[in-house]
Amino acid sequence: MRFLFLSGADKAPAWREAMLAKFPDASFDIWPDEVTDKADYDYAIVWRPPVGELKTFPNLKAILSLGAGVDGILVDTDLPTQVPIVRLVDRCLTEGMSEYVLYWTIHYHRKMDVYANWTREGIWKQLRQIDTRDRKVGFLGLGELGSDAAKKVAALGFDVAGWSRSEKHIDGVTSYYGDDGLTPFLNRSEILIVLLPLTESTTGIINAETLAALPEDACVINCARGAHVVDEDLLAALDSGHIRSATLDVFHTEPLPSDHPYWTHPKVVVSPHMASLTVPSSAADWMEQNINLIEAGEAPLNTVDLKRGY
Ligand code: NDP
Ligand code: OXD
Repeated sequence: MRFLFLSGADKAPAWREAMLAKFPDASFDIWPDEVTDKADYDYAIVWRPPVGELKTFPNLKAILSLGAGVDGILVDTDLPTQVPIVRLVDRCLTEGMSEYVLYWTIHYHRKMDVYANWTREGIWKQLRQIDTRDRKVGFLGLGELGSDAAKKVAALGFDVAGWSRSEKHIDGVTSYYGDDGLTPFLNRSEILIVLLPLTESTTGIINAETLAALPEDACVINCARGAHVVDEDLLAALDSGHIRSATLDVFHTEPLPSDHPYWTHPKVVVSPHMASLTVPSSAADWMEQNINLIEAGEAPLNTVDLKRGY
């Protein structure tokens, strides 16, 4: 078995070790330097591969994404047809995302953003504490990541809802779905968490109109993709005071350019696309499970639906 690794070379050693621990007889070649005969490769392990490259490998059995989001693969409109694309679903990735969401949800619920500013100004003042059961938290996206985080936030007593394409039945989480569900969902979301895939229909979903539909003083946590947000609209909503604060992990351009207004905005926290990072030793279990299915002639799990775009 032959693996092709198409991602940042810095990530390659950990992945090589993790994959060869699962498949000791396989070879693991890093693109482009170690690639020999392109017809020899069975599985491509990828993160944002160069457009047009994957189709030059004629015998791939699957494209295994190193990320949960596959927008960086689907930008390639010339992908090899009939080769399944497998999204990453992994315990560590899911738990890491839920930790990030819990951290910032509690931060905004307890108004730590306000207290942090007051620390710098030497202000000693207590704000009214809101009953956790009255705090309305909303998840845009209730998939692998959103549903785990929503359940964990709900377990702390928050009033949690989520919005997805299809209706969900998750204990403690009110389900809104479809186009009609979006505005009522936004109207009640005091802390909004974005965990949608980036597709044609979700690009720019955080815009002047949807931000205006959030309650006054709402906070936004975007841990999905930067292009979900119309930056000028978010900055305007923060400046007007309608939105209290935002934590942003993902951006239109990454790394975030040094002159971007987010870096210095007093109501914005920037994190460097680290809401949840893939841990190769754990994620290799998922790769192994899917490769074993394919080698046994069965369909892999969590393949991308090209029509839906996720
Ligand atoms: P899933 O595919 O499991 O879940 C996607 C969710 O979004 C589903 O609930 C889906 O609805 C919903 N959705 C998709 N399109 C629409 C739409 N048009 N209208 C309403 N709901 C929609 O993805 P994951 O939870 O695994 O990951 C979510 C995203 O998180 C990834 O795509 C990636 O961009 C981002 N991510 C960011 C990381 C970071 O470190 N910042 C790390 C990992 C992922 P339905 O259930 O009905 O299909
Ligand atoms: C992912 C990511 O999609 O890291 O997994 O953003």
